[in-house]
Amino acid sequence: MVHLFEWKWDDIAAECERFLGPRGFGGVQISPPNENLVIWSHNRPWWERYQPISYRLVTRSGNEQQFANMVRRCNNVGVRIYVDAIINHMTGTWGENVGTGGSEAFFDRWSYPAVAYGRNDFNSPHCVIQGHDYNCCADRVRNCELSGLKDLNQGSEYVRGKIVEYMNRLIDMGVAGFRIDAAKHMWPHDLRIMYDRLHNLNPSHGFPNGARPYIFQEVIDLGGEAISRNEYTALAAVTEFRFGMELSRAFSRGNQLSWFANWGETWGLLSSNDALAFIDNHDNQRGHGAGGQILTYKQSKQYKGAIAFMLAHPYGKPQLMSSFSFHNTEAGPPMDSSGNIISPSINSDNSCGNGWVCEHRWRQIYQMVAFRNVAGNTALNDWWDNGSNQIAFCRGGQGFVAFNNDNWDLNTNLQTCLPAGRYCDVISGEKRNNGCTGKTITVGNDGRAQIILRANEYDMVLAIHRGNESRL
Ligand code: AAO
Repeated sequence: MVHLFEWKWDDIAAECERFLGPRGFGGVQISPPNENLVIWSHNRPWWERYQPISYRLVTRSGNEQQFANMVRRCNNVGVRIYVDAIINHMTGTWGENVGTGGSEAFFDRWSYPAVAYGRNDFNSPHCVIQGHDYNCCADRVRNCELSGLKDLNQGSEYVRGKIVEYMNRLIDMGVAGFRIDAAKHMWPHDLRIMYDRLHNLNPSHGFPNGARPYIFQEVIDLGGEAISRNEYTALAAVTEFRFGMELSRAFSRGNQLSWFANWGETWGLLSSNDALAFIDNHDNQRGHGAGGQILTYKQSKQYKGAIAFMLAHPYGKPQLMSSFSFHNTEAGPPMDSSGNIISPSINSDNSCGNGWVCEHRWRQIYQMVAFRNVAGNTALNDWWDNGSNQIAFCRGGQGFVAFNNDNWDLNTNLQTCLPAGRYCDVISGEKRNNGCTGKTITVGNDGRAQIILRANEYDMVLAIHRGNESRL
């Protein structure tokens, strides 16, 4: 799955057809589709979309008709849509009070007529989460406001009804699941009641009868807080923030890659089935949320290394981040002077322009998506390391990957677990006209090959897999 952060629905539909479907991506996490507060006082920051004003489907990404069209077109090419659901709260307090669809909010009366919500639908007495509450007080984290955002009371049957109605409308339109924003700030028993009332996925969009939505809950748990991610795993999957933190540290040389021989639950990660795995997300790539030393597109060599490891390793359900370029951490997506989002342009080498980074269109990344699909459900085997930052492993007899994050060359004969033949490395190039534009790796009858990754190479990864043999 790739998070197409702040993309417009029409552009996502086109991307599903021209790139994501053909390249084997399973899904897209979209930005919140419901109406949000327009915040010109901060020049339309990206975070205005986390300030709901109603559940009408009208945002800078598009209107309801464009949304429905996107879902249909993506489902037609096997790419599923996952909605970022902002159900913990409504927009907070700003001088401005008009939404992307023209709806209004009246903060002094806690009034959101377009839903409609009023004072009784929010937690009371009014309070705001303080930093130390995370360590001591689960009830305050759940009943007080996150950053001054009006805190809905999901204990109310009326509120649950409005939220479930919104989510079921999306399911009926063909979405496959949800990211539950700020799940930590809601009581697990209230979430369970709402999840249980969700419709089955819509069979007319190609889902099997009885299929349930895939839900992943945003719970930041780096350890030591009053609320644990384990309170949420019985309900649905959970975002595993430790995953990106540890891999970012290691690929920044703060830890040795050889230690990743037992990567997974042994490291204190969630069990693989419960985990949404990722390196960076839209928050921590700009110092919000879990913050920390997270690799992003800005450290491209290390970042591509960490992403390749994520995609090559069987742990978790991997999610890619697809960003717009930014310097100012508040800045919204590329837009014109009226605040309309500017579409990404597509260059001849597959990369994007117009201010969009499109990590998912980097060759080293999208070809590892193909690697993961070929590796399928195979386990990890034939781990090799040099006791430092050179590692390699196989995925069954399907794929082989090697990394060199040391400052000296890797030049070793290694077991690839692949049938004898000549394979195109998917990192340094691609297969074209039966030859390779990058490295060609020759695997012998014993499955071994000479693997060379120089310390000063453009990338630190080499990956080969079945189905990508060169004939020349
Ligand atoms: C904006 C303005 C605010 C204004 C507010 C209301 O920035 O100044 O008061 O509007 O008008 C996003 C932005 C916010 C923005 C908001 C609404 O990030 O800046 O506020 O839209 O426009 C917590 C939550 C987590 C949340 C994260 C940002 O638990 O759910 O904060 N993420 C989601 C979204 C995010 C969005 C919202 C929620 C709201 O992904 O984009 O906000 O819809 C600890 C806790 C975490 C907590 C952080 C907050 O983390 O564990 O749960 O995240 O604190 O700082 C170490 C620790 C780590 C700790 C961290 C930070 O790393 O190990 O645990 O330090 O202390």
